Amino acid sequence: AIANTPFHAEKVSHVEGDYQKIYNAIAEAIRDNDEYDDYIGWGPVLVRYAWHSSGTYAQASSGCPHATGGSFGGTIRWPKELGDGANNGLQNAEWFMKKIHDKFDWISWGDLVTLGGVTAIQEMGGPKIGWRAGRKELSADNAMTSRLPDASKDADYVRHLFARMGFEDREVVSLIGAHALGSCHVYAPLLPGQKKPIPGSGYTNRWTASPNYFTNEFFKLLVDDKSWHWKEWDGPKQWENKDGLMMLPTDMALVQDPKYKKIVEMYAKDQDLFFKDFAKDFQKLLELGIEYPKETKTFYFKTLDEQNI
Ligand code: ZEM
Repeated sequence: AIANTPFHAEKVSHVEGDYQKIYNAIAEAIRDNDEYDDYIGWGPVLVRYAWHSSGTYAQASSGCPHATGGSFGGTIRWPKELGDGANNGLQNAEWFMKKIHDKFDWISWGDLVTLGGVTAIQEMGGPKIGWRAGRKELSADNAMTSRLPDASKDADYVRHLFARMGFEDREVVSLIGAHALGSCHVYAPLLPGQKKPIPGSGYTNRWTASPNYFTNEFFKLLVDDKSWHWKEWDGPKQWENKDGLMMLPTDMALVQDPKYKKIVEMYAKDQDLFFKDFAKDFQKLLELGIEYPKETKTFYFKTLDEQNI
């Protein structure tokens, strides 16, 4: 039998309130360190960290009888996986999360990294994301490299790569809508006390004018902005508009491909629909490869605002 959920989550003894405490610790650390990355803050890099921990997933195929990768084992913390070129800059997210783990050492790294992504999306004004606990540590032997997308490619490549994870067009487009957040870095932002910068992706600039607020702006810019042109610089090929915002080649592929474009237009017109789809698709991403015991509860955490914290 094909096993696309090779990882069995454990039955957790902690209750929702215990995880809400960790949510709050992450959310407060984001709020109280708002100067990071030119005042974009820590939210976007935590979303990327959760996505890269999950996006190594590969379904079972003819060559491989069971699925591999994904967030389950928290393997992104192993040097082999964190050192994958695609993860450049995520050393900062790990540094941030280690301090949270020091306070709550009972949570598995896979649960912590994915909870970080959920917290960041919600605190930046995004939708509520359902989240389930029970990931367990896997050894460094399970570290995965060379599975994350290359931004220089086209729509066919993107479709094929996300099919490996079991995502169809509409899910791919909604997930990449996370590029409303954050920015690209030639060098990762310096940490406190750090002197020598470490490399980022090599791309530069933000996608939107509100990089720490979750919106459907990414789609609106793809549809409405008529000023996109190739950026003139010595770095990797990327798009630029009149306001200095950016798009990766794989982002622009979403309006070059007619099937993707229809979905981009739909999300550009309807932010509620985007939020609804993204919440579902991001939870699916964070749970790729995991089978949960039947009784596992899905948690929906309160934002700091909702708790008046
Ligand atoms: Zn990203 N992403 N991504 N992405 N991403 C970057 C940054 C961020 C691709 C990609 O190459 C890059 C998804 C899909 C894809 C975020 C979330 C999600 C950067 C810049 C690159 C180059 C990194 C840097 O220099 O710091 C490609 C090719 C993708 C698919 C085709 C999906 C799916 C995401 C979440 C659901 C986020 C939030 C960032 C911003 C990080 C930051 O530090 O600001």
